[in-house]
Amino acid sequence: MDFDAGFAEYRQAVEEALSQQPLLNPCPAEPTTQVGDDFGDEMVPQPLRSAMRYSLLLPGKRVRPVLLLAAYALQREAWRQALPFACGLEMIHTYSLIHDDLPAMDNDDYRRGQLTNHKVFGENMAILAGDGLLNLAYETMLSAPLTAQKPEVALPAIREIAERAGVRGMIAGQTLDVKLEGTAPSQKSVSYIHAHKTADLLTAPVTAGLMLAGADEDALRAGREFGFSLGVAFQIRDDLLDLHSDLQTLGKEAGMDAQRGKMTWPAVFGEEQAEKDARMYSDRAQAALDIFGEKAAFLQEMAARLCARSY
Ligand code: GRG
Repeated sequence: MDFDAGFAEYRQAVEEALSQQPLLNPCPAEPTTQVGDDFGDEMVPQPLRSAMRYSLLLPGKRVRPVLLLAAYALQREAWRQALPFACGLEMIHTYSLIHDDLPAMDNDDYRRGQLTNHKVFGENMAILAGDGLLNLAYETMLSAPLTAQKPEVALPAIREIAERAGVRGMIAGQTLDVKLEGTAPSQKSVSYIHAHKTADLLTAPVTAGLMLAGADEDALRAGREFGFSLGVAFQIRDDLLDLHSDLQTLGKEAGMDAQRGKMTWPAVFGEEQAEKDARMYSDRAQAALDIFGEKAAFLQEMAARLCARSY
């Protein structure tokens, strides 16, 4: 199977699973903030359900869930067993986007080509939708059939995701990203921000996917190196796209990093060096998977495309 067909198959499986998530259904076609009188104790209140579902089902690239499924498939064929974990990661990622877009953070109006969550549902619901998705992510992973069947592999995988999404991982990176706005460019700071804000949440799917499939320490080491290098290259490309792309292509407003005085790779190293470094980290990511032989071709191609992407 070629790369595009493989990616489409993983992505479609993720989107179907997300859209069928029982707690977010049924939902009116149009976003609404009305609280109906039809809610029972077991139902998620309609405004919350609508706000969570809105951002989750907007057309994201689904990079993280596809990484998890493809990493699992490096070791085992039955990748659909890992779908609840792939969905959990996409829920965590979506919560982080909703919160990142809030007025108190980056104050963005557009995300994934549509109005941001707080622009549609209000700030209070956007905060709750993010909180809801974060908790639903863990509920989904802990309730997965694979967790009941093989807790000895599933619980460490869930813990890996919690750590990398958490206060020493993505949230730590986001803290420095916010706190260092407007400060002098620094190699140490930008490396820390990219490693945690972005690379941790791109490493988690790879290492968790491998763990779920019962991978050994050599495979996990390769997965960590792949995820870290891919994550840094991915964020450098994101920084470069912010300099030169536009709302229509990116689905979010461009040029905002400079306006906010963000610590970006081009701001620290210059654009030419940033281009070189994106390629260098992408090559390093691909090389890390050589130990898997031909099976690694899909993830290697995915890294190459993500690091050279135009959106
Ligand atoms: C609020 C705790 C908290 C964290 C926010 C995700 C994030 C951390 C900030 C968003 C801004 C940003 C540049 C993050 C770096 C990672 C990144 C490039 C996210 C966008 O991911 P894509 O391109 O988005 O995979 P889609 O929409 O395709 O899923």
